[in-house]
Amino acid sequence: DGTTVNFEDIFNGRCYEFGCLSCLGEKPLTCDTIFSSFLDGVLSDPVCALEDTAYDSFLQLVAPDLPVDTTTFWSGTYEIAHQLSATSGLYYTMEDTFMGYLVNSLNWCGNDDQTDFDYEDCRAWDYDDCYGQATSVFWNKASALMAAQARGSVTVILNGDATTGAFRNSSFFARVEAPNLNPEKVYLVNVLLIHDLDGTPFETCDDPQTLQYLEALLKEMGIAYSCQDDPDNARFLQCSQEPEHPECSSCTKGFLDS
Ligand code: NFD
Repeated sequence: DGTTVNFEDIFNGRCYEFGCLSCLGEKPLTCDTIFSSFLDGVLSDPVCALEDTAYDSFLQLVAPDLPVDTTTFWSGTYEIAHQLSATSGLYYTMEDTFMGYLVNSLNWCGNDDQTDFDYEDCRAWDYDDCYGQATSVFWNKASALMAAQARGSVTVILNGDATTGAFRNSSFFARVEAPNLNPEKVYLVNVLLIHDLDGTPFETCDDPQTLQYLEALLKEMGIAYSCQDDPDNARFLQCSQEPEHPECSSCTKGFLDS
């Protein structure tokens, strides 16, 4: 696949929709300035050879600074993590920040002569010989920034059914986000371990298969660790989509009894 059709229009539309230009500081910023700075990053080096600093100017313009105790990471739980963030106001994910919102779920890369996006064909990020791929470099840097700005307690929403483990060591969360937390600002990482109503649990907080490695990493960093299996706010969301499920009866019963 090539760059998402109408990339610039989508980016600009999202920029206006986010409506956060006034919170970007004193500089008179427009969505055009923000877009140019993003495109400069994409075109700064040959395809597959972007430096990890490629998006620095852009990211400086749109750097996140989330309220204390709200920074939230997810891994293998895209849907429920964003349902939780959309319904609770307690969790801010990457995709709720300006930098993540602008380009989430879009694809992009530069063309060979570094003059514009390539709309025909972008190399996949998991090609061995395309390490400096435009989206990959972006998400690595944005993930590091997201982690570095976190303060207070941090939430991470992980998948307890994933057979590759909830804390998969090739994930962005394990590779980039967890190691970039600042122990001087973050005192706790709380895992919300999600299991599908009809899933087969691979691990639980009490019977971890990979979560012990997260706990050990955090211990080394001097950050506390806690873990909750299927907290009510997540279960209620799952049950709202499948209210007749046997797992959901105690929750419906509660309503009927009262
Ligand atoms: P996942 P995760 N290059 O569910 N984030 O922990 C590129 F370009 O397994 C957000 O890995 O969890 N994409 C977004 C990749 C993207 C690569 C990346 C790669 N080398 C990171 N590897 C986003 N909004 O798109 C995997 N992907 C794709 C941050 C994969 O296809 C968030 O703050 C899947 O669509 C979150 O805390 C997506 O990355 C954590 O990293 C996530 O894979 C989620 O990454």
